[in-house]
This record gives sequence, C-alpha cells and structure tokens, in this order.
Amino acid sequence: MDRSTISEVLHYIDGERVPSLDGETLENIEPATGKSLGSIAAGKSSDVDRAVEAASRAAQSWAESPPEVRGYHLEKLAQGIENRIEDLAMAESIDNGKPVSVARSLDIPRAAANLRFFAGAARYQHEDAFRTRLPGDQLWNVSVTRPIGISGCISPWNLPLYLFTWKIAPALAAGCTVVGKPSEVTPVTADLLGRIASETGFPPGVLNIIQGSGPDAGSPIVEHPQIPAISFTGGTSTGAVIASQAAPSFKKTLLELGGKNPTLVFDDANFDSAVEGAFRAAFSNQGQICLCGSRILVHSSIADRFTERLVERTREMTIGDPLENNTMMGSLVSSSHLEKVEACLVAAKNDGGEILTGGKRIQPEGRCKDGFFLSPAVIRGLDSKSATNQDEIFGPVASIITFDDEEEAIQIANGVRYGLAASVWTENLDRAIRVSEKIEAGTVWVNCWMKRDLRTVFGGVKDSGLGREGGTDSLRFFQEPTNVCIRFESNSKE
Ligand code: TXE
Repeated sequence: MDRSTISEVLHYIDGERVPSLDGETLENIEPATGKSLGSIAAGKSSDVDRAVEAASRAAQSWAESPPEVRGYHLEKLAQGIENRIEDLAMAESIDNGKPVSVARSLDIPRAAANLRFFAGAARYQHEDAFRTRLPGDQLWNVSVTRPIGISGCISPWNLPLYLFTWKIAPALAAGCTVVGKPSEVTPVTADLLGRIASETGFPPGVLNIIQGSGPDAGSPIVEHPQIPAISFTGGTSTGAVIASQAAPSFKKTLLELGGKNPTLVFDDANFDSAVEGAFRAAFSNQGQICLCGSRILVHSSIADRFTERLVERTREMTIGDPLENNTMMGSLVSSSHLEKVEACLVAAKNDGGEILTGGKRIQPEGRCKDGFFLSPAVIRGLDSKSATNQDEIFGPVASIITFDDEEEAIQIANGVRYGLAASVWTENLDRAIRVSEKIEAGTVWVNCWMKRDLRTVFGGVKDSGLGREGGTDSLRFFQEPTNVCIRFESNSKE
C-alpha cells in the first residue's frame, strides 16, 4: 500500500475530500513506530456546518428514494471496500496498531458486511398495519415510518472502519443523510471510505465524514440544531457528556459504551475450550474491544490448573510488528493509552494483585522499537471489588477471580457498574440457561465468544449504554413512526 495515500487525512463533504476551512490539522501517529503518519484535517464547527448544509441539500431526494436504490448504493460501497481489502487492512493496521491479519480477517470484511446487511434490511423492512373493528367504526391503523433526518454517527478507535460503518449503514439504509466522525486516533480508513464513496458514485451530500477531536468536531455534531439523532460508540464518560449535550434539545441518542465483561468458567466446562475461549476474549485486538472478557471467573476446584494453562497460552502470543503476518498481538493504539494501561497495572500490584505474566513494555527489533507495545498480563489474587476488577482498562490485562458456587459467580459477574457482555463455559445446559438469564448484560455467549449475527440485538445495560443496535433495532433508531388511523364505511351507501 502506498503510504502517501494516507499521509493527508481530509474531510469528505458533499462528495469531495476537503481540508478544514481554517486549514488547521492534527498529527497522526503510527502506534507501532511512534512516528508521524501525516496530518489529519482538524474539524471545527464551521466544517460541521458545511457538512450539515450538504446533508440537508441531499436529504429529501435520499429520503424519497426507493429502499432498493439506497440498497444499491450501499452495496456498491461494500463492493468498493471488498475490491480494496488488502489496502484497507494495511491502512487499518498501520493506523491502529492491530495485526494486519486481524484487520484483513475481521475489521474490513465486517465493514463490507455491515453495508450489505443494511442494504438488505432496507429492502425487506415492513410497516405494521392493524385492522381495527370498533362499534360503529371500521378502521385501518397503519404505522408509517420516515427517516428521522440528518444523523450524527460518532465512532471510536478500536475497530475503526468496522464500527464507523456499523453506525452509518443503518442510518443511510433508513433514508437519513449522515454526518459521521471517526476517532481522531484512527481516522485513515474513514478517509479511504470517502474516496471509495466518490469512486462508486455515492450521491454527494448523503454521506459526509468530519475528521477531528471530540470537543472540536464531535461536540458541534452533537449540538447541531439540524441533527435530531446521535449514534455513539465510545467510552462511558464520553457517553455521559454526549447525553448531557443532547438532552436539552431532546435528541434521540444511542450510546454503546464501555464494559467490564466476565468470562464464567464452571468446573463442568470443556477445559481446553474454556482456556482458549477465555484467552481469546481477554486478548483479542490487544484487549481493546468493549466486549473483551477482562474478568475471568473460575470455579475454585479448577482455578489453579486453569490459571496455569491460561498463563502458558498467553505466553505463546507472538507480539511484534503488526504488519508481519504471523504477529498475534500488535501495539496499543497510542502512547497515552499505553500509559493508562500501565497505571492500571501499578494499581493492581499496589492492591496486592499477583501479575503472573506480562504487563511489560516490549521493544521489537527494527522499525517498531519505539512503538507502544505491552505484553499481555494475567493477574490473580485481587478482590472482586478492587479497581482492577471494577474499572474498564481496555488493554491486554485479564484478572482471575475464583468462586465456589453458581450464586457467587453471578453475584461477582453482576457486581460492576457495567453490563455489556459475558461468556459462560459449562457443559450443563440447565446451568448455561439458568446463569445466562441472571447475568446483567446485553449479550451472553455460551461456550463461545464474539460470535455475531447482525440480526440480533446488540447493546448494554447499566453504564454500558442506552439502546440497542443490530437488525431492525438499528433501522428503527434512525426512523420516526407515525400511526395513521383511517376510518371507512363498511357498507356501500349506493
Ligand atoms: O474514546 P472516546 P477514547 C473506552 C476505553 C477507552 C475510553 C476512552 O475505556 O480508554 O473509552 O477512549 C469522540 N462530543 N472505549 O478516548 O473519548 C471521539 O473523538 C462528541 C470503549 O477513544 O469515547 C471519538 O470519535 N464526540 C469503546 C469517539 O467520541 C466526542 C471503544 C470515542 O471517543 C466527544 C473505545 C464529545 N464531547 C474506547 N469526546 C467501546 N465501547 O467500544 C470524544 N468524542
């Protein structure tokens, strides 16, 4: 991939890639090397206004276009992504620090799948109608949905193109024009998506992409009077800020926030599957997925053997240059995030935790010697109420907590302010169902992790979010239904 194509990240407004009106830029740092990748247009409210004007001009024709036309454009965008999988995977890996193998197998294919899924959802979404019979009144009640309007879609840095398209696809499919903003930490693939939109003839003004920081570019989107809906994925504290900014104008908000997800391993689990499942849940994407299983709850009778095997498995990870195909763990996303995770490890030790492996900075040979690498850490011996077991660390850190019975496991699992996801490992079907029903989370996987069907509801409870994405839930978020009640004469007067 020619790195010059990602050295200048611009906005995508009204079908054109443009710099900020004030010409200001941010620097983009490559996490694996700590060196500059180039510049990012630093969006401000004036750029957001330009994007909203373009979205407003395109709004009526897009809203009135037949769903199959919207589906056609979304599928062309998906095809454009699929035609450039290797370039996009390289760009994502360079920008985020994740292994290129992960970007190639997960991030980029899922971005295309998001667009294709909602192209189909648009075509097959039905309206509800009810035949109402009242004394003296014969009625049809028809629920008619219309697009809510210009939609703000704000996404994070951990799965950049995957989550950006997960938000814009249903909005576009529902007939909304979009002002989207990726994270300033990983802006590159959204910029490449703008190029692909131009190449595939995506109607100008329907999709607009603003680059820049949260306060300078994100806030103006949240507060813009012509944007009635905000779909956000990111940190819980940022979600609270966005909710407070949106509240005064009663904007519709969908908030996908942080998690502190438990992996529950019972004594009757398939031992090897549970070790591998807990390992993947803890360390995939450098532990930088809101769904990661950062708390591993293990029945006391198998805890020592399980811990020993998990430590062995963790030490097998090849950590290094994310652009090498055999790399299993790349760098964290930024130096500040690396420092945040390291501070959490210091706190874990101060609280009496035993770090059984990892938690050390790694300096790979060659071009990555100054990158933001940290070896995956397994900790044990901390109370379930310690900061390590309560707060989202969002890095390659897993903490083992033991339990003696089902009730205790459920109590520990639910004993945090989050409620996003969990995985339960047991060969006992009754126990799997009993436990899954009692866990406070939006998603519970049984004997698996991160298996996704885009039709299913996705989202969190408590401090993990507000609302649900997935399938018709995503479409409905970007629509406003109106019930039309029609009275008619059932007997002809002729
Ligand atoms: O996310 P932020 P960050 C968690 C994780 C991480 C923490 C912060 O714990 O350490 O969140 O990460 C935009 N108005 N997750 O700083 O700040 C911002 O520009 C409008 C979990 O990356 O939430 C970016 O585009 N927008 C999460 C997006 O919000 C604002 C994945 C996310 O940024 C804004 C990533 C504002 N005031 C981090 N402030 C998950 N649930 O998957 C920021 N933004």
